[in-house]
Amino acid sequence: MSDYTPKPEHKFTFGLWTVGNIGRDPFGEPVREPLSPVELVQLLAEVGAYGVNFHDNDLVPIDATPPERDKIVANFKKALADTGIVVPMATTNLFSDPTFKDGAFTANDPKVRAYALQKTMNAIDLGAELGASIYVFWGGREGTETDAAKDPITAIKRSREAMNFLCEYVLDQGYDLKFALEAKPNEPRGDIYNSTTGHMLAFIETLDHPEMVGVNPEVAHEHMAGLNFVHGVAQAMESGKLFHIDLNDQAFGRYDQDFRFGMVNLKSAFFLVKLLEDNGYDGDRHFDAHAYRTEDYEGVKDFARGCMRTYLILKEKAERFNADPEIQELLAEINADDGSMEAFKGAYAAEKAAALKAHTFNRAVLGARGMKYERLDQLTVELLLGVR
Ligand code: DIG
Ligand code: MN
Ligand code: MN
Repeated sequence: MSDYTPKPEHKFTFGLWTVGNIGRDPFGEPVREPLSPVELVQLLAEVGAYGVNFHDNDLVPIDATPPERDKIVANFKKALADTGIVVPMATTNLFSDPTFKDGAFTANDPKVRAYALQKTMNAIDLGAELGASIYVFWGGREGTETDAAKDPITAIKRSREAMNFLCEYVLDQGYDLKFALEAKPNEPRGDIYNSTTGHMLAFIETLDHPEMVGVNPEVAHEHMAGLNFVHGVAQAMESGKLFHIDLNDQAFGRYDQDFRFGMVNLKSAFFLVKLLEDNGYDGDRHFDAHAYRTEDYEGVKDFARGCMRTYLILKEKAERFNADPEIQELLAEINADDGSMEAFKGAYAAEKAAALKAHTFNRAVLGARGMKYERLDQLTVELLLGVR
């Protein structure tokens, strides 16, 4: 049994809005009293988190006066100094205020689009002031219920114009800040633009400064779209665009549940942790999740501890998978290469193509081969069940 105590080097982070979630849902009133940002930092320090993230208005209420803002920020900075908790990521709330009911950067009203830019610049300033190096954009209202209201191509152009403007703002201010775009297919809008991580990866390549922009995939959001989250993260990672990640869990075909990490689909969580750890992901392990509405704040701490413990247990399982002689022997057999195809590998060459076109393959032999994936997956399941 290893030590599953979270440590700073694990880079476990939570948003103020996660452990600060007071349990309001579309069908019920809050079940927990709100805690202040300072109290939430103290709670995160108590459970062993490394960092805390926030939307601008999680920390500074939208109608706070400048003196009130300064006092809130000063108290927050003192709580960070007292606890050693850091702020790796910040983001903007462009979805709660009624102003954004038709979106922010994609809203049809140009005053709303301009206000969204102003609010985001101020929020970027706040994030930079508190030390954030990643800035997340989740376009929760950037969507529609009826496509009669907005040309989707116009929406894409408005999104691009806003991102280009804000990248230039960060460069102009000299902030050491990278952007991470977070996708979600729907909720709270009927449909949200740039609905999956894949859409975001394509969108990033159309920007003026694509090198400044990556993605922040969330388990729940890709699951809502019916996708394999591990494959989406692998694509982001392989293209050098995995700048941040929102860990939680989610049953397929449901509303955004934002459950504790590993709470629904342990196997998917295992392969995700294995992917991150095998490939040396050095970003934050951010839990964008919240406790069940049934819980009090002791339950919220159980939730936060559970997220981190499950990650560390699965990290150990991944190490055991990589060291398991039978599993590794099977993988070596499955991936065996007799070298007979060497001449056809790598970059194109006319003679290589000609030789390959002339080569005779025995489809019967190729098709008859048993791949032993049942055995391999059973060994994986038994490792996860703790009998290997
Ligand atoms: C929801 O999944 C979104 C918002 O909570 C926030 O903007 C972002 C940051 O992780 N995730
Ligand atoms: Mn979510
Ligand atoms: Mn998220």
